Amino acid sequence: MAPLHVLLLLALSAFCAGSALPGLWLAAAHAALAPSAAPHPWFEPVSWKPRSFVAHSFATREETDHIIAIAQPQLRRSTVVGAGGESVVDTYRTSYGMFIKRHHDPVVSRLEERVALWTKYNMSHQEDIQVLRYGNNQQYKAHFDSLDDDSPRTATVLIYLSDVEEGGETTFPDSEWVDPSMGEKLGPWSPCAKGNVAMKPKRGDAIVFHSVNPDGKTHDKHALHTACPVLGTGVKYVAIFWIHTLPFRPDQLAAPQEEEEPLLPEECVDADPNCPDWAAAGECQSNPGFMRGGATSLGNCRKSCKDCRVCRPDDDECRRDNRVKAGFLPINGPGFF
Ligand SMILES: O=C(O)CCC(=O)C(=O)O
Repeated sequence: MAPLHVLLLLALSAFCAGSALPGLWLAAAHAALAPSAAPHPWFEPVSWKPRSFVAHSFATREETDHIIAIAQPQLRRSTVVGAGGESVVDTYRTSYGMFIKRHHDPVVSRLEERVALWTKYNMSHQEDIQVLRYGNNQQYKAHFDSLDDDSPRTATVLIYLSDVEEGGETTFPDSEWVDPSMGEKLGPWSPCAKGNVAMKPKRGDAIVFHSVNPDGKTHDKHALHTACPVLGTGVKYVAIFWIHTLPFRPDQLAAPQEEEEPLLPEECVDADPNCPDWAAAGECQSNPGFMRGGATSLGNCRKSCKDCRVCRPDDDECRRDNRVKAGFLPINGPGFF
């Protein structure tokens, strides 16, 4: 006996063959053959200032849970670009985040492909995916995504990975709804989002907004946006796809590196057997970025630099302290999911 989806497909092909409904046939075949694809995505424009659209039911529950599961162990205080161009921790942005490498696994690739189909930008224009987690009162104040260079971030796609009861909206402080009644339909809004085009985090939904004008060069001032503070006990997870006008670091795609198992901040280890000698030679002080780590990297010699404690496997408190000391989210904390 053939599996149910094959029988369904055969029946559909007999029904649609020769009919004037190739679109229906394709959609039905897609639904039958790809049960894990998003169930019934539907799309609507929300604003022309900035150009922004929502895709309801863009990702499935399996996909959103999968992304959260990859992200959780690596979540670390988010950074902003400092005065000297370096990444720094700042109260302007208080979420925790991490990056998932492009094409990390088949689920990630499927989402990348869906984003490419929706935005009409080839997958090669996407950066690694940034996953962010916002707990109570965490936010990212108003900012632009398009950085000034030869290949700006022209579009941003946000896939919401969790539902948030109150707050946490992505909002555009200088914006206009396509139709003012949309604001009433999609509300109520937290004080931060009220009066502006905004989107509530709803698991599986996605928005896209464009930061560059249709001339392909000038920046759209309406693309200024804010991640409003999450209120109450909710937790917001979001996956961000930044899309450039030109392929992003094409050399990385042409010669993909074997992904290394990331170091876990709760483990107090040296990544190099030379660490004890380097530490004895004063490298923890003279070469802190490599030895002890920085805002975006875990040090290679944390054990020898005495930046962590070697924990017994059952000592959760010790492991948690190591995470916090290195700027990571304490995954056993209350309210974590
Ligand atoms: O979390 C959001 O809603 C938006 C995040 C964002 O704008 C960013 O990280 O650049």
